[in-house]
Formats: sequence, C-alpha cells, structure tokens
Amino acid sequence: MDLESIVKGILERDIRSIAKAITSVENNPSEANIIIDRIFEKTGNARVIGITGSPGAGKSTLTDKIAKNLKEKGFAVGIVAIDPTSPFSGGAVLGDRIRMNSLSSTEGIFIRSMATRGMLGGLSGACLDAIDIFDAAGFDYIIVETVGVGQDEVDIFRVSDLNILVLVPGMGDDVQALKAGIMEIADIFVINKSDRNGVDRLLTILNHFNTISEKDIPVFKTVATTGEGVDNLINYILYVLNEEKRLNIKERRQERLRYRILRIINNKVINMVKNDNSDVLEKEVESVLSKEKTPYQAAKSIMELLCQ
Ligand SMILES: Nc1nc2c(ncn2[C@@H]2O[C@H](COP(=O)(O)OP(=O)(O)O)[C@@H](O)[C@H]2O)c(=O)[nH]1
Ligand SMILES: [Mg+2]
Repeated sequence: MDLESIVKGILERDIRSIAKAITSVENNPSEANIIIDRIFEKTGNARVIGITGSPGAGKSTLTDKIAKNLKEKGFAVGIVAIDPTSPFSGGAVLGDRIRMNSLSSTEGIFIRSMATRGMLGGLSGACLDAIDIFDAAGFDYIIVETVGVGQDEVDIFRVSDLNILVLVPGMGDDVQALKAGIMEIADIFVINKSDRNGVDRLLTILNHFNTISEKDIPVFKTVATTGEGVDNLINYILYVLNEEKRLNIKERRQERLRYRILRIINNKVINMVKNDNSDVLEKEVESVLSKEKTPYQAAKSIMELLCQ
C-alpha cells in the first residue's frame, strides 16, 4: 500500500489504512512526516481523553466500557493503548490486546496498541501522530490509555483535552507513589473497583488532596467489570468536554503543539547527527575519550557543524 492510498484511506476512515498509517508513524519518521503533512488540515475536531493509573487498576476495562457507551451514543471512538511493560520486540501486552480486540472489529471503535520501547521517533511523537490520524479519519473521541509511569506518558497525559486518573481502593500508599504531578493534572478521579473494601479511605485521601491543593476535582466511583457508575462518569465527561473554557482546551492544545514541535526538533537533530556521513559523532566521542573535549563541548561542536 503506497502512502498516497494510505492518506486517502485515512480520510475515508478505512481501518486498514489507519492501521498501516500508525505502523508507519511508529517505525518511520519520514513517512510520518509525509502522512501528517497531508492530513493535518483535517484534524482538530476530535476530543482527546487521557486515562491513566497503575497497572491493573482497570483502565482497559473502563476504556472498553466508555468506548462502547460512546459508540451507542453514535460516536466513533479511537483508542491508543500504551503499555511500557511490553517487551522490546514491540507490540503491547497480549492481555490487553485480547481483551480489547473485541473492539477492534466493532465498527465505530478502533483500538491500537503501542509499545513504549524501541520506537524510533519516541513514544509521544508516534502517539501524537496516531491521535492526528484518528482525528483526520473523523473519530469523535480518542482515548489514550497509559500507565503514567514514564515521563513520556506523563507528557501525553498532560496534553490531553481531559485527563482521567483511575485509582483503586486499598492503594492509599500507592497514591503517594504515583508519578509526581500526575494527581495535579487530573481533571477527574475515578475510584474503580469500588466493589472492594477501602473506598471510603481512598475518598478521604482524595478529598484531602482537593483541600490542600485548593482544587475541586470530581470523584466518580465505578465497577468497570459490571459497568456500574460508568454512565454517570460518561455524562460528566461529555458535559465537561463541552465546557471549553473550564478545561482551558485552547491552552491545552497550544501546549500540545509546543511540546510536539519541540519533540520533532529533538528527533530531527538526533537523526541528523546519526545520519551524518562524516562520522562527526564518532570523532567527537574520540575527542571526549582523549579528554581533548568535555561532552558539553563535543555536543556544542556538533551543533555548530550541523547548523552552519
Ligand atoms: N473487582 C473488580 N475487578 C475489576 C474492575 N475493573 C477491572 N477489574 C479487573 O482487574 C483486572 C485488571 O484490569 P485491566 O482493565 O486490565 O487493568 P489495567 O491494567 O489498568 O488496564 C482485570 O482482571 C479486570 O477484570 C472492577 O471494577 N472490580
Ligand atoms: Mg490496560
């Protein structure tokens, strides 16, 4: 399939083209560049929902329920599931794949797994490209599921239009262990597995967090496996996503672009150095090894050479 037909297919929401395009942005930065340049004009309509939380919190189960519910309401939903526990060989964890595969064939819902390691352009770059692909294909909602442990993932969470943090009872101490800052950027707290003991204790912790940080982040209780509480959550999600000002959606999108452009520059510079035929990197490595230069001086020399 050539890039031209992939681009055409994306705009017609052809599942095979979308899948191929995402594979391209994962593996081939120059193809990513061509695809995004061609489709970007059609982006900007989808809403991006980030769902994060510890492994096993029920994110995939909840995502599955939310996606099905949105589909019943007539919306098309794209899901990007990012899992860092995946092996180097790429491809996300099998469990998620199998469980969420029921969705991949359902019309109106498309799920794509991405691994966090071994990706050429970096996870967040490929993820942001994947979001554009879904967006240009006319998906109304794009859900990005991340574990929220790596900086890359926190960055993705940070640039969504709406951020949902999934917590579970009995993880009082784990709340403190969450990546610093992730509580601060949540728009919604979900206490999933609320069929278990310890809901009140977690509620107290979250209320305390709201008090000390002078915030009023709403808390929803769900049982993702049965769907209990999911309707309430979705109603709120739909309501708040319409309140552009309240979520500062414009500022969030500016932030997303700022971050993304910097990522692209970052990757381009690194690729320029790696692809440079004059072995500039090797030469500088030698000069640092022999103490002729420091690593900082070597980097400066390379930058000067490349930016001539
Ligand atoms: N008891 C209970 N189990 C749940 C609930 N939500 C998810 N689970 C189970 O928790 C396990 C992990 O769920 P999963 O969605 O894969 O979590 P993820 O790692 O956060 O994506 C699975 O066995 C689910 O069936 C819930 O609300 N209550
Ligand atoms: Mg999962």
